[in-house]
Amino acid sequence: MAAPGENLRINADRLWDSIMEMAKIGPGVAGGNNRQTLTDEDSEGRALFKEWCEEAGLEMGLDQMGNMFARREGTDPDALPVYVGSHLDTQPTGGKYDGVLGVLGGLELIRTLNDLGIKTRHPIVITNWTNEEGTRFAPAMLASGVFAGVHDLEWAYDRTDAKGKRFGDELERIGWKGNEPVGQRKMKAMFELHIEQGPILEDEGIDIGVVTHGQGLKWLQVTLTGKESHTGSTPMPKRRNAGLGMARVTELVHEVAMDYQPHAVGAIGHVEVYPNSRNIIPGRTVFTIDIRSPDKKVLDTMDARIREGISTIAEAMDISYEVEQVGHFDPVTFDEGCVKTIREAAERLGYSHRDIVSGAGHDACWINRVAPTAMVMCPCVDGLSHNEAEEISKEWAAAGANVLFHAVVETAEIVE
Ligand code: HGY
Ligand code: MN
Ligand code: MN
Repeated sequence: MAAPGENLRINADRLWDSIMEMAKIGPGVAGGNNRQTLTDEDSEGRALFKEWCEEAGLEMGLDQMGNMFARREGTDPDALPVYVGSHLDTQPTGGKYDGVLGVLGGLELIRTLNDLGIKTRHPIVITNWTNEEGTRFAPAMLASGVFAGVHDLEWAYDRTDAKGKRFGDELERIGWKGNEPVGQRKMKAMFELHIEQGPILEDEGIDIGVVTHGQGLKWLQVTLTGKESHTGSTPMPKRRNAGLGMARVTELVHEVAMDYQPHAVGAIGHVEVYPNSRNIIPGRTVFTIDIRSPDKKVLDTMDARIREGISTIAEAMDISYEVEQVGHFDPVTFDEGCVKTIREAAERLGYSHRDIVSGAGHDACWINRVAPTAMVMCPCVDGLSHNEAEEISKEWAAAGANVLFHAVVETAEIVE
């Protein structure tokens, strides 16, 4: 396939302006975003994306999980489309770029092709995957997981948020539930642009991350049940303190992850304490353990050690426990051909680049099961993400979008 000329570049200002426009929807309290999946803000962001896609002459498809597919025709309508995309939903205290850069980077490459009147043989489809974050409805990458055949549609519809609202009902309520069956679309390839969400690229002064692998992840939801009682009058030896149990499990998760440095990670981000009263010993705690490693054996060993540790802690404290796995994917190896296309695009465009393993999970990790897939990363300031202070430079955004543009257009084959 002929590679595009190195002077073919996207319009960095237009991309940046679109990102800032999208950031106005579902603003956070500290300059970032709170546009959680299936909220009214998510719906507003979807509507803006749809409007922009229609302005760019794209035809919008919508499947039963609310995944959006904006299609630019190729000269050969039977040729398998090249997909490009990410997600528009954010964390509750999220940044402006996590996910959004990948969706709007896809839109920008289409806008540039339109400006230049460039045709491709294969159609190109921009995708917004529903509920990548998994923060309101676990697990993460829910809709791309249904698309890849990892999760069943009805199981996904039955996922509930902290207020007991069902995913399927909320998708219906916001009016973004399509009729298209999920997962029937065939792809020539899928590319995702994403901020690194870690410090490596910035620390090394490198423009582009060529993502060769994604680390594996497990989310274990733990419920500890002790006994509510008075914090003042219950003698210490008689307490069955589920809050203390959670603290010990938190320490255990950290220690186990530290045993497998430098790559393994572990933390507890979601915590519910009942009844959460200042003068009642917690009778029940519900919390989610997030452990990750690029090495499947290490991930499974951490899982086993943590489960064993929970049982030891609970027995010693006379509290009962339940552990439910609510999220999981094994380490991912992206498609060598797509990875090479990205690496060569960075080279051709004169960007510094390095191979990198993704610390975060992405929709590309699931789509890699059903189509040749790879990712491009750009640096982010202090490697910070899942924080409203998440920041990137316009230059970094443009570099990532240019590499994405070249990789997608080369794969979609320019028609002279
Ligand atoms: O959890 C993750 O890695 C992703 O940000 N959803
Ligand atoms: Mn993301
Ligand atoms: Mn995220």
